[in-house]
Amino acid sequence: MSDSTISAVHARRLWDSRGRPTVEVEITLASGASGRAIAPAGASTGSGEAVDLRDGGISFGGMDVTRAIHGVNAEIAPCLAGMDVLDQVALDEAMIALDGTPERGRLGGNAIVATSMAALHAAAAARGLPIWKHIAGDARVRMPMPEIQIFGGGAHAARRVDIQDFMIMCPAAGSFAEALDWTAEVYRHAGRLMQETDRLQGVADEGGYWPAFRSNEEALDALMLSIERAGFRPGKDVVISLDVAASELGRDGIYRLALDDSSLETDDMIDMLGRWLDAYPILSIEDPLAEDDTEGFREFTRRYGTRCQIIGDDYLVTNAARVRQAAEDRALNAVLIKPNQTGTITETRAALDAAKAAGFAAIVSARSGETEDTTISHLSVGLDAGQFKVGSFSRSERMAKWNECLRIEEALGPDATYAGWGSLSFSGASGPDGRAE
Ligand code: 2PG
Ligand code: MG
Repeated sequence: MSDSTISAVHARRLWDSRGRPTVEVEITLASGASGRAIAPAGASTGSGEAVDLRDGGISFGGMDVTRAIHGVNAEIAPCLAGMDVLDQVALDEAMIALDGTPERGRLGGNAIVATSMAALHAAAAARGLPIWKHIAGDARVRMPMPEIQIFGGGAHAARRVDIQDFMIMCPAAGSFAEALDWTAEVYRHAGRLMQETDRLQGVADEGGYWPAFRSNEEALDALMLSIERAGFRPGKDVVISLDVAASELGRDGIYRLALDDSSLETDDMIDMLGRWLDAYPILSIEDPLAEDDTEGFREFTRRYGTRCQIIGDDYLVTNAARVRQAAEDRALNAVLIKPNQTGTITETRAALDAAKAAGFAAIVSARSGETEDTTISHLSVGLDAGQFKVGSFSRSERMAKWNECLRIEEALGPDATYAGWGSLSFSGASGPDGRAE
């Protein structure tokens, strides 16, 4: 038995940032080294995601995870015991086979992803390496450009505004640390603006200000003003990124915007977003159309794919085959990477590799339900994704991820490079001296 042989796998119930139960898995090795990780949970989920196994019933609103935990302790633990933790692919394949369903519905995506991530931690511990370095090996890495929410919305703010995430990116910053410095100023000015206009009502699920706006455009105007008041040039220093999360707004080509009291067909939705692209320095849009609207995605990309990053989240659910299909369809130009959408680290890597092979940008992303777990910070650097999305600039489950990246950037020292403009894949993305055209 080698030092990196798995001797024990144990799951326990913890609580996430929404006060809901979640799964933590701890893996111990023959050497005594160990690693642990906690499953996150989404609120606006794609229908093709790995199943988040919940108990149902009445306690905790049906969100308890005792079945998922039992599956780890009774089935996954004996299956993985005796295997080498350094062989992540073999571990992940063993869990996929043990579950036996395409959507991970029997053992649960939450049980499997926590175990897969815990194995990553334990493997890094066995090698005496930081996790990002264990993942990267000898490959070149860059510090990702953070995409940070200023106003929440959609399913994360009781649908107070339709759009889910009003975010900023700082492509012209000189480092990851500087991007956070700039974001801190924009976030602070946004808070002051909300206070001045009597709209400060706390924060939404991911820490962005609660969106007490009369229209979606008003949120965009407030974002522009916050960037300017913080002393930055919108479109040059700081740019806007939106997650429309349009699967929450409709299906079959009909979108319902509650705030504007309107129903839009796909073409009207594309026109509306196009007007926003003309009026504001929006350089990234996630899920502009619903997950069932491939023709809409294709048309949106045909019209705007050279001037804007177009990200698939619910549309691709971190699935390598779907990424390849989207490349064939020319349906977008960027991929959101969420380990719990697909279930294992191995499949997460496969989706990212497929994105890179297609020439797409990649954004490692947290979920709206999170914890102190920082595995995704290490993935964003170790896999050289180029971009990283965690929610806002408050609440410790968000800050833990940003802060972990600061530690990694410091550890990289003079070797650290910031992905910035270079992380945007569309052909119009320009260098640090000018905005993308
Ligand atoms: C998203 C995520 C994170 P959720 O839509 O990108 O913002 O939300 O985790 O609720 O799916
Ligand atoms: Mg999304």
